[in-house]
Amino acid sequence: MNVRTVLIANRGEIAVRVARACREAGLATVAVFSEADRGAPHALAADRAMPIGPPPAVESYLNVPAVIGAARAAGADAVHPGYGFLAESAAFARAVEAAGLVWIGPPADVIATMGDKLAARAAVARAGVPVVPGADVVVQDAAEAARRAAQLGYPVLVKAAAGGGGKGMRTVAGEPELADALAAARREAESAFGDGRVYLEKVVVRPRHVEVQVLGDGHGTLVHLGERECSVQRRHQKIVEETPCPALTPRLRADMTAAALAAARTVGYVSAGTVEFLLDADGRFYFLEMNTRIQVEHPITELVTGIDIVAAQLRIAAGSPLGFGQDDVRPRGHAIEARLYAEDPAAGFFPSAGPILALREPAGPGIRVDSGVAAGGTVPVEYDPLLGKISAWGADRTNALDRLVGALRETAVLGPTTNLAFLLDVLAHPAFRRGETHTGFLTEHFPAWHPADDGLALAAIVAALATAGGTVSTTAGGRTRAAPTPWETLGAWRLRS
Ligand code: MV4
Repeated sequence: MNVRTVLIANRGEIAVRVARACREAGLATVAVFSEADRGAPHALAADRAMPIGPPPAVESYLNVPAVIGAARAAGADAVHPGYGFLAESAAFARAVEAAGLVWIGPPADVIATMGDKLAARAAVARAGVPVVPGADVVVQDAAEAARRAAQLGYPVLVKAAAGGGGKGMRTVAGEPELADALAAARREAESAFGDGRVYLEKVVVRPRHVEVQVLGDGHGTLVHLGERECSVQRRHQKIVEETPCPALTPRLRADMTAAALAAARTVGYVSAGTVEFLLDADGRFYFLEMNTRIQVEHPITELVTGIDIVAAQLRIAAGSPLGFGQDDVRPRGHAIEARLYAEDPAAGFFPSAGPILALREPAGPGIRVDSGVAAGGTVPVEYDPLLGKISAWGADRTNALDRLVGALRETAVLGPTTNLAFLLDVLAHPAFRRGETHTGFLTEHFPAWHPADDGLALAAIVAALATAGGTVSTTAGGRTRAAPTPWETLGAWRLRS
């Protein structure tokens, strides 16, 4: 299939990332933008940009006819979905192909199989991949659920068959809670996915989240690019990821990557994908789900392998062979990513939308920045408030960590509240420095985080700046702080009365 022009059906940093890969491959690019994203960096990163509707995502980035209409109108011949929005919609993949366009992703049927947890568990279990013990049937009533839960042994998890990302999921400690948890999970799954089917799994206690990156082409080549440790999450949102996983022995890595390849091969996986596992304290791992898209955290894998995963997606979609095999994948060193969000970690991670008055991005040896915002722009309230990702490569974990901390100290955002100081505190935590992460890490170590510096005074200054045209004085200097404020890091941006 001849691909010349790619429509990027996304926004923010991933749309910028995909546009760069296209440009490098000699492909023309078409961005789409909602009314909230006029002039946004992702729209400027493409050769041309098409409006697709009002700010709410359902009317723009999730609007299949609008996105396909833009592709047609711009003469695009392929669609890259990025992550989120329509990336894991089998219906969208089918609509793209029905419009005569190349889908830059896995086959629609594979997306559908992996999107149904019961179907995914059945498929990978048949291929010999360990899955969490569970009752792999749709729960019909509370009495049946009680019988099955008793067989599994409490605690159990009620999970949505259509789920992912923790929606429609409930932990049940014992039978008295079961009926209510079932009803709640069903209700949540029905409203989130239009599919209320739920089933039961045994709870894996304090697991790590470890995932394996795979790449398959349409010619029978399937490779893995190693694993990523993504345990540092809050409300099912990752904030720090690293590779390699500090907890894996060579033996465990060999077993887990083999399992990932078996899972991908059994469904005929093509394109980039990620097989997620839970790893328990005893070194046992279980298939959790497969993400049939490029992932937010793909840069750390690119840093250690030197392989451009998005470029590979483009080649594979065009029908080319991957061009390398497993023996050519030789990871080197260590990489860690921190996600910079416009949100307030001291207020339940509440999103902080609004204008970005000033922005300083880090640079230096081993530093990679994937950002989707610019000074003078705004963070719309309608979308995920990810500003960008800062990743560091180092010869070893300590070197990567030191570089990442240095890069975050160089970073400054004036305008929205960000999680920058929180990220620095996470990276400085002794348990993190020892590599002792698990999915309860933030709940355990940061139950009620507050910035070490005077956040309220800073907020007042930022608010004043936004309304007073930049003539604000501050007496913020003098004290030592655990985390840098923009006044300390912005240098020439410092304001005087
Ligand atoms: C689990 C689990 C423990 N045991 N399943 C959370 C999101 C969804 N993708 C699956 N999730 C979990 N499933 C069993 N049987 C713990 C989690 C979980 C989790 C998983 C990965 C990363 C972060 C997490 C945070 C809380 C719970």
